[in-house]
Amino acid sequence: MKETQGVIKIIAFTFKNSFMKDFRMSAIVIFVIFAVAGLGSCKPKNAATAVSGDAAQKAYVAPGKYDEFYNFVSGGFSGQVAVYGIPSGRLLRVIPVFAQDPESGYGYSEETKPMLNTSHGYIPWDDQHHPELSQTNGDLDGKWLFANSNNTPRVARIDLTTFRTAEIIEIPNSAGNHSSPFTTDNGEYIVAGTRFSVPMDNDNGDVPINSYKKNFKGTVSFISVDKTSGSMKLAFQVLMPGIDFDLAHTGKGPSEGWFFFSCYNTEQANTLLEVNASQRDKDFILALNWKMAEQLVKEGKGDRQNVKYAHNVYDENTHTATSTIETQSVMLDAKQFPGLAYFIPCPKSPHGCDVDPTGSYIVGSGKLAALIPVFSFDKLQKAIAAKTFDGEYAGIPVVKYEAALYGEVQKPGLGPLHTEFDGQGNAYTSMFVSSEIVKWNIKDLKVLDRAPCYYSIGHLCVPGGDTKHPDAKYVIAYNKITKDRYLPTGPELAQSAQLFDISSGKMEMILDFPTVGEPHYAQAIAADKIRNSSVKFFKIEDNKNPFVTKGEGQAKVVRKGNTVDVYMTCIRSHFTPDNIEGIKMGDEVYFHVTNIEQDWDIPHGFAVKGNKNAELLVMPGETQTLKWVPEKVGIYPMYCTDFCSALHQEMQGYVRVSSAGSPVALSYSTGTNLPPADSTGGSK
Ligand code: RUQ
Ligand code: CUA
Repeated sequence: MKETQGVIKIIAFTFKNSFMKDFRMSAIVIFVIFAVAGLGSCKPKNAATAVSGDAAQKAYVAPGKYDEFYNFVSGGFSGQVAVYGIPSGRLLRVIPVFAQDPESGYGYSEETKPMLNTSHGYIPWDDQHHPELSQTNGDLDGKWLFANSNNTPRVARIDLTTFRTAEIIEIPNSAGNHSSPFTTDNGEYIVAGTRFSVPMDNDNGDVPINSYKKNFKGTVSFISVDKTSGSMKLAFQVLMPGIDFDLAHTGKGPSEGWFFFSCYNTEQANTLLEVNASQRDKDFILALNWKMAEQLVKEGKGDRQNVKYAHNVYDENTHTATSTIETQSVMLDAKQFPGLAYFIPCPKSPHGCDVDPTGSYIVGSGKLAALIPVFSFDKLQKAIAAKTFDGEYAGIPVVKYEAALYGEVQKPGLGPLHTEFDGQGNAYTSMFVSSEIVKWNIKDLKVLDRAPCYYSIGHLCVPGGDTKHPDAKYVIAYNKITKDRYLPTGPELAQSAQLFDISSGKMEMILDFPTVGEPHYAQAIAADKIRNSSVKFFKIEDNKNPFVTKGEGQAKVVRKGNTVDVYMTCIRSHFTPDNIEGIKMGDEVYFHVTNIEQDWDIPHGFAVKGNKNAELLVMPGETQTLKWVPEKVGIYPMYCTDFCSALHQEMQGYVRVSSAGSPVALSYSTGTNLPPADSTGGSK
């Protein structure tokens, strides 16, 4: 009885909090959940909330020692990706992707501003949910990390030699790019499924919202990735009925060439979805034959459309981003090509859609379901061949549930969301409502172990957990609610992850670590696959930035009308030039700062009083540009923001700004006190 009360308390607590999150549920569903909880079937055993000292030893990485894994964790509404060491949980880096970052100047410097350009103009923020490591032959290759943005649909590619965002492509005909950026198992494509259905870009969008069923459509897009350069291109889009695409995973092995997407709102509701999109007993998993789609496009099929989307590329030769508005897309209408797409019924608003390492099983996680359906790719193919259909939905065949079903995990817990795998025949599913990770066996579908999470787990991650060969030493939980786990910090508490050792076959919690932003999906990779290819500095002789200054002797200040370009160098511990006079009111000044150091871990920063962007943080060998428009006559100090040497505090200088008509000539110097004091005098 006490146990049951405990469960109800957790559920009530979770439910209350879930109202603030995106998992709202109807009263009926809650009733069902309470009924299930009443059976006492899901009470996590061994629910001690603190970890013993012995377990903590396993997360201990001694000072001076490296972590075994890099863990790339979504930053949610921070728009960034954070990188932690596992098992220590130490924060190694925050990579700015879809958000301006004052720490690095990303999105503020002239060179990086184009990265955040879109067809809607400059957008300095987004909601980043799912990082995805690149794969070759179904395994992590350590080259790139892809990241989706959820609000203004975009996919980014991060270069793992620099841990910087190298490319961002916008997705046309999409809204809420949630079902993204999952890779095909050999890295040919990254997918992007629309969360919101909307009128297509070239249709008249000025329609009543309640004409949803008639005018709103969904799409799933395929972005090709060049194997060598990583360069992304919108290869094709598939037009789908107006439903919501949630998550996705690639087929592999026997299911290679297929992609699976979870879908909800098959009710096609456009208001109060928490009730109206929970009406049908089953929504769908979309099985899409992307090899066939690729072939169709090669044959010239599909509708060539004129659309508008931004494609932004950061070039490490010039250390500069360019943004191009692209105009071409190819749209294949799924219902016109038999064999391209099938729907598999999946209980109650599926969220996660995960494929096991063998590629034989597809796991759907119905957020509101009290079981986990596991589909068999083999059975799916047989059902398709025998046309064992349950009619069609908007022109797309619906395979009979039982015909594709391998089996169901019974009473796994409440609110299944996401599943990762250990490569030893087991699956780990996160349970949002009952706040636990549940381990189960894929063959016999029996629950093997459960571990409580604090609290309300969303995603989880096993290193390589969605590849052919997971590195199953740990599972990491990313929680939605933190409550009492850390020292209080006002109304907002730290976001939180929890690390479990799974090497013994049992899940053992060994660490809590706070995260930056709200963590959604995360992936982890053995550190050895990345760390040796890390760039240590950029070669100054290879710097092709048009405003580079390769040595102090080349430093200069050049006026062209009202534009003043300052070609400046920095090295421990001074700028050249560090005295500049002759700037006038009405001038636009561009400080092009080149860091001429050729050594690892020696960035210099740059800021000037009154600058309205952020500092520059310039890596060795790199050039970055700060735009500055002074608002008043006077003397403006500038300085290095990054403590670079014993004389870092001396790394400073002055800019003199005179009135618009002033006779003060342009001059600049370091160490020579130019111009001579008597030649200019005061400015009055
Ligand atoms: S989603 S839990 Cu993008 Cu599962 Cu966050
Ligand atoms: Cu350069 Cu501090």
